[in-house]
Amino acid sequence: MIALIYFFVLLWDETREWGFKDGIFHNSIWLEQAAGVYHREARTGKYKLTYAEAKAVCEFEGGHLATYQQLEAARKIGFHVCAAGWMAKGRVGYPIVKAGPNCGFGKTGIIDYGFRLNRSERWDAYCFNPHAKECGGIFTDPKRIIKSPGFPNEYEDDQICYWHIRLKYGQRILLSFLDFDLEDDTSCLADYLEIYDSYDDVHGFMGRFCGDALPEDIVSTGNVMTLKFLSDASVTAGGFQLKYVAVDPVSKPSDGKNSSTTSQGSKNFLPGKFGHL
Ligand SMILES: [Ca+2]
Repeated sequence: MIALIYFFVLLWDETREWGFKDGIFHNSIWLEQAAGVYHREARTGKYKLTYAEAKAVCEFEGGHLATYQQLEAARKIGFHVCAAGWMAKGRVGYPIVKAGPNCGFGKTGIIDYGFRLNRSERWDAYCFNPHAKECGGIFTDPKRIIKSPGFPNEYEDDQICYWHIRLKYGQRILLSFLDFDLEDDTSCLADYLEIYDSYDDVHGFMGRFCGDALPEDIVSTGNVMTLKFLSDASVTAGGFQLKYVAVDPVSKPSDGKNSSTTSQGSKNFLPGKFGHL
């Protein structure tokens, strides 16, 4: 009986924190934006940042390392990341909303590794960016327009936005760019739009784009996709506007091009501008 009550409480807690809507399971990565907190790893991969580097990454993006309290505030509204990162003052930890055997030792809360004596240890980073505008979100509609913050006006400095597109199981996502103008630099390190073929901005990297060339269409391999827009501390541009549409698994012959060439189609645009370097 007690186990049953415990199960019910867990279930209630989970649906409250995470939730199903339209048959699609949501986590709450967009809420990190609402709380101003987000997770960053090095471009070279997981657990590659020293304390000084983690601090520099957050400052480059217009913020600073999140405090334990800021991370906990974000966690309380659903911010869940299974990766330890530096916080302010050399503390390391990660926020767990949903208890699981593979992450957080089955606990919820901030999994706290404490203040590290060795600042050369390598972890990820938790940044807090008070300047970022509300942007991004989780979209489950079969089609939608996505715009940079303020579009058609220029975007501002120090912005970071995440859009997660989550369609019905079996559907894929076709992205088409309508307008595109971001600060141009050879490796797109200043301002960029990144596309990921996954739930997060760690896996399934498909391309990083900047400058004013209109990227080609992009098709996901599954029913989820993540877009990340970041602007640094100087020089803005016109921004971007793109649309996505759901591609149904069983398409009419006229739609066959979109639904049957995904993996090959992916290879055509996979490198993005970044990959040409
Ligand atoms: Ca810029």
